[in-house]
Amino acid sequence: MACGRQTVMDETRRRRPLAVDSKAESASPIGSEKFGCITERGYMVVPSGLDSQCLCELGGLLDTSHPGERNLLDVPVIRRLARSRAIRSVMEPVMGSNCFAVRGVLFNKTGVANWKVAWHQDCVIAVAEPKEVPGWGPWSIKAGVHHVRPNSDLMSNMMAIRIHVDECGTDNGPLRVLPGSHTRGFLSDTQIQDWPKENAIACTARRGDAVLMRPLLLHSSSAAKAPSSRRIVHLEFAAEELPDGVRWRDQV
Ligand SMILES: O=C(O)CCC(=O)C(=O)O
Repeated sequence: MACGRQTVMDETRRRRPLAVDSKAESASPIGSEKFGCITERGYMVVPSGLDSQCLCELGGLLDTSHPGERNLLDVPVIRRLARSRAIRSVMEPVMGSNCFAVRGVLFNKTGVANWKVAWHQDCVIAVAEPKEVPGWGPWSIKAGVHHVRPNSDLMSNMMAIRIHVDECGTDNGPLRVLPGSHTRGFLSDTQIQDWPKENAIACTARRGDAVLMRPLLLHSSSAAKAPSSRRIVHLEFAAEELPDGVRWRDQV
């Protein structure tokens, strides 16, 4: 997962109230047909349910020139976003009403930070402190937070929602995904390299759309051909406690 410096907003902007709850639409965009699609294909582009005012407010908090930030759930407005009716009404039909956000990252591509990402799966979770769990590892520290690769069942049950604060067209380095590649657990480097790429889908999105994605879905993105701000608030959700006394770093 590519990411940049640590500070995207000053403290005043971080604490500014966001109209996200009062303005959210309540109807879920996920019907049973779409749910089936997520199960089979591992991703889906849906309206986030955030209206223009919420998007403007959210956009006002996120620096357009900043390439990224980890630990986004430390930011109060992002925590409120994760709990908002709009986001819950997308996540609950897929993850169940007990689901919670466990990690947040801002991804952006700009003229000065126009990065690309090779095909990969998201294989790690952020935890409060390291503890030995049979079969888990390796451990790492990213932006001061302990991360670990758990068992693949745990990763398979998780779901990310990528909220597009800006429009993202084909020239703006959209996420590319390989439908169905989330169903085989952790893939080796050779399996990733050999996976046929001709059916790759570019997840272009309008401002306010959300891409739902299983973390184990193979994904990549190229550098933007015509870079302009492409801010995405990426939130990962889980619905289970961790074993052997390990605790999620965030549970929002
Ligand atoms: O936003 C992107 O283009 C790539 C994101 C990514 O690599 C990730 O979610 O792991």
